[in-house]
Amino acid sequence: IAFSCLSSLAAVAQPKTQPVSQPLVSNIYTADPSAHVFNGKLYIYPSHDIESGVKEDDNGAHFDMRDYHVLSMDSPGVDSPAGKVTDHGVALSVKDIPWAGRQLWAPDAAVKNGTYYLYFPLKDKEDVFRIGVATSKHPEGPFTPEKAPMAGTYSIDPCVFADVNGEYYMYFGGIWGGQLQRWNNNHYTADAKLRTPDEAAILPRVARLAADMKHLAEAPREVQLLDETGKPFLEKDNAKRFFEAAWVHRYKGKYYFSYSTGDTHNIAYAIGDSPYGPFTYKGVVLPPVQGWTNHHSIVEFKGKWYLFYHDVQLSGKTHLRNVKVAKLTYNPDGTIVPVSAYR
Ligand code: FUB
Repeated sequence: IAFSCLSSLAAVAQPKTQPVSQPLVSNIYTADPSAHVFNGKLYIYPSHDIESGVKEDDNGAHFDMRDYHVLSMDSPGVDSPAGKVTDHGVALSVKDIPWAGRQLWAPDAAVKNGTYYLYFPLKDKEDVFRIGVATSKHPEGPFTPEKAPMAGTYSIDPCVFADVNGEYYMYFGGIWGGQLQRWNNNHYTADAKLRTPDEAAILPRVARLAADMKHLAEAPREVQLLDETGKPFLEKDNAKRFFEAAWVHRYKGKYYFSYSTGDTHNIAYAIGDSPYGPFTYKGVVLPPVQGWTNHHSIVEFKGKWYLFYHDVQLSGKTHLRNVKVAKLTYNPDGTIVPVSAYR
């Protein structure tokens, strides 16, 4: 009996808790890494987490970030030798943004004609999330913000995707603290409720950018996300429906829309034939990591693909995160091999 007890104990799967990769930097807390290759180098545009003392609530008030730092590296550090990571210091501070209320959340960046654009979500003075833009002649900044948020933008987590034809598209949105549930047909209702389980899931938004990269060229539209049978998700499909953290990349002529499922903590992805979608659900890229949030980017560097993500290895606290990188591979049919963040 004793023997069989022991052997059945041994057979119980132990939780995987040993990280397969280490934080890219440990001098500051960083999260939501948007990675890009500019001038042959990897630049990472993360949130800069701090302990500001603001009390935790369901809207994420404790994610009270006040500036951005840009990181860069000559190689991703998952190969040997590990790449050195440079923290370029403060690239943009909330005190320099004229329309600022509070909370600088997950940013993204793009380059066009030698100018670098930093896109960032921030609550305005009415406590409504908008998306701002700031420019620099250098990928690492410092960035100079526009005087007002981008007209027609709302909610959080901008992702700017540069298509092969020279057009740029901005994806954005996040539910709960990200306020996307307050926006219907691009109109705002302050006291709008989250949807009930049998209602259609709230969808992320996309708009093409104008030639000046500082305006939307069109009204934001919903990004259609479909399940494997071609049906839109319901709110109760929360292991697969969109929550926040949109990212778009292109692989072998297809568009990959990846995102966080939020309260179920997956990074999931869907594939489509156009930057506007529709995108059909294909699976999970990254299962839940330590900490409540899961937020990532996917980038090709020197012919190999990488997943940037975060967890809370350094602090153990959900609002004090650290960015990491892992290799990403595809199956021959173009589906993504899920990344294991722990062993
Ligand atoms: O960093 C603040 C918020 O947490 C981001 O905007 C979300 O995507 C989540 O990672």
